[in-house]
Amino acid sequence: MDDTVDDTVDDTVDEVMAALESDGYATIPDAITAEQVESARRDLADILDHTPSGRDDFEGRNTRRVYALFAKTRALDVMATHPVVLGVLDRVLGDYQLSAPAAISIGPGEVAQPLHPDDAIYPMPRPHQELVVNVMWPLEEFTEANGATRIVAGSHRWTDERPDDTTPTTMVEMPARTALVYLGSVWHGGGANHTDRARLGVVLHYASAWLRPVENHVLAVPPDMARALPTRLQELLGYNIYPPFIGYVDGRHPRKLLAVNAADAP
Ligand SMILES: O=C(O)CCC(=O)C(=O)O
Repeated sequence: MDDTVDDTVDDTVDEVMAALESDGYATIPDAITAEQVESARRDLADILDHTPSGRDDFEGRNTRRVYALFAKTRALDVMATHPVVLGVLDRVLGDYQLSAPAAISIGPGEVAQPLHPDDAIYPMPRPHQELVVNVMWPLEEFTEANGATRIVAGSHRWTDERPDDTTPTTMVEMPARTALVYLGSVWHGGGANHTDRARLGVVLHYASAWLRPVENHVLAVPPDMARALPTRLQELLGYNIYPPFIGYVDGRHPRKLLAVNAADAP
């Protein structure tokens, strides 16, 4: 990258940081190309054809979610490593890793997702240092009608407050090729889809790199070896979930992965 490009990236990172500080979210227009959007849509279309709808109100009963994205397509690599996104993550989180990437296809008739801050999965009293940053990549125009992400602007500063039916939310309407960055502490949720077409976006959720065990046991003791171990030891090695879902693999309890493979084994 030449110096001019570096300067442009730094300027955009500065703008995003200012908006994150004041509102808890920011948009980056024209962050990727139309071809990159199209390539992601193409790959996800095949996968979504075989993806069931959500299992509860949070996943959305008319919404399909694709997990384990980076095992299924290379079309999203460019989004995961986007220089402006990484510049923002460097400043907000310092060291980080992808935590909960998912493609979200909100189907026609879906109701609004309950508002939530994504970092509430970690049992820490607010305020606390930022632990999570999300980037929503709309793969088509997000509108108020089709379920644009709703954000409670400024709620990253809340401590014990909770939104109710009277809380004003901003529907982040934006064209494809935009990136919507929001802090893990900000209250938000997917919108209701009142149209007859699904709304497709990819949300890449990054978390502080220290939110993990010291040894990477699931690589050191991979599934083929773990399958033979006592259940409690499997759990202690990380083949387990911290409620509601920290530790899932491809959206499922890791125990199911061990069990499914065990059934297939000779
Ligand atoms: O689909 C969206 O716009 C947001 C989804 C979301 O916030 C979530 O699933 O945690």
